[in-house]
Amino acid sequence: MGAVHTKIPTVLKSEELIDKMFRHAKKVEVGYSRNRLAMEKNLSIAKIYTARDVAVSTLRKYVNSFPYINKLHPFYRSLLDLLLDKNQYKKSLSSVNWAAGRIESLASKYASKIKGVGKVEEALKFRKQFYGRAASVIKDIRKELEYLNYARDIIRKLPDVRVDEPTVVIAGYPNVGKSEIVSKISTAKPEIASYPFTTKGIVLGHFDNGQIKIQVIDTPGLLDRPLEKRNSIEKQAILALRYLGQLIVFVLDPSESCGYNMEEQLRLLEELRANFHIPIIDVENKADLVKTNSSRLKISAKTGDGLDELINHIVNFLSSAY
Ligand SMILES: Nc1nc2c(ncn2[C@@H]2O[C@H](COP(=O)(O)OP(=O)(O)OP(=O)(O)O)[C@@H](O)[C@H]2O)c(=O)[nH]1
Ligand SMILES: [Mg+2]
Repeated sequence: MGAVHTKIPTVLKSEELIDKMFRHAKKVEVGYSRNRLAMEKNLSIAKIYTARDVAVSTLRKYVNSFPYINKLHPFYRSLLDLLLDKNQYKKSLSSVNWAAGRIESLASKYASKIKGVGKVEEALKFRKQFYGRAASVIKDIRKELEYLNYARDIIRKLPDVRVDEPTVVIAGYPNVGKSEIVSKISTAKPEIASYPFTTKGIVLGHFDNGQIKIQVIDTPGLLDRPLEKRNSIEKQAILALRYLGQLIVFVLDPSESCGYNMEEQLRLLEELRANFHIPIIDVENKADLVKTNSSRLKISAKTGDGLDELINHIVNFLSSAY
């Protein structure tokens, strides 16, 4: 995928950026001249340009390193729609870009004012005025910078999906053992807890038997309810199903130790069958606790029983699909 995971720098707070700007400007020196006025004018202009360069390059770096949401793969696009306020995101970037332009024009304006002055004090006065105005432009985008830093944290934590790798998505009710299965059959190390809804986002793992590489996606638990009633964690699972899976493994827990009965679980399975036109393999987990006489594949993530067979099913299916 790349684009979404390009390095985004930490976004400084307004005050930090103002400090950085002044710190650099303070260090500026110019060659000694016996003409005090000429020297002070040069110095003031050099400081203004340095302050400008620091502020503008920092702000432009932000604008250039955040991704254009609309250009991302639909999975990321919809995930970010869910996790970020897209309007605020766009508005923040355009305000930051505006601020950079504003500081550039202030710098030109004050530099040319200083060129025209006839007294040292006037040069100093205009230099100070520039500092004040540049700092206030940066203060004006305080909220926008904070929002971008928040967005950065979200973007950095997005799962690093390989959109061109054959992909299986593991889905089912909460607590049925999805994460435990994924951790046993792939490199992923999702958190496994004895309470429902542990998995709060999409977790990726990979499986490689030397012949085929398969991406395995663990999803948060889903309840059987309409999309508009789903919370944002469940919606992430839906997005993985919609945009990433070529195959769904639907995990059932006939022991019902997950806290949900089979009837509810089967209703969800039927709902997914009706709404996603992706092949679904349904399996019964926790076979160490309960083995029904259904014809479904029986596995136990806990003991490992049946996992090889599950892997074979997945590999055969995805190999023939590719
Ligand atoms: N006895 C038994 N327990 C299992 C098995 N698989 C998972 N568990 C237990 O079931 C509980 C839930 O497992 P998870 O893997 O976290 O379930 P999940 O489906 O990922 O749950 P959510 O992320 O909340 O949707 C944990 O306590 C697991 O140890 C199994 O095959 N047998
Ligand atoms: Mg889980």
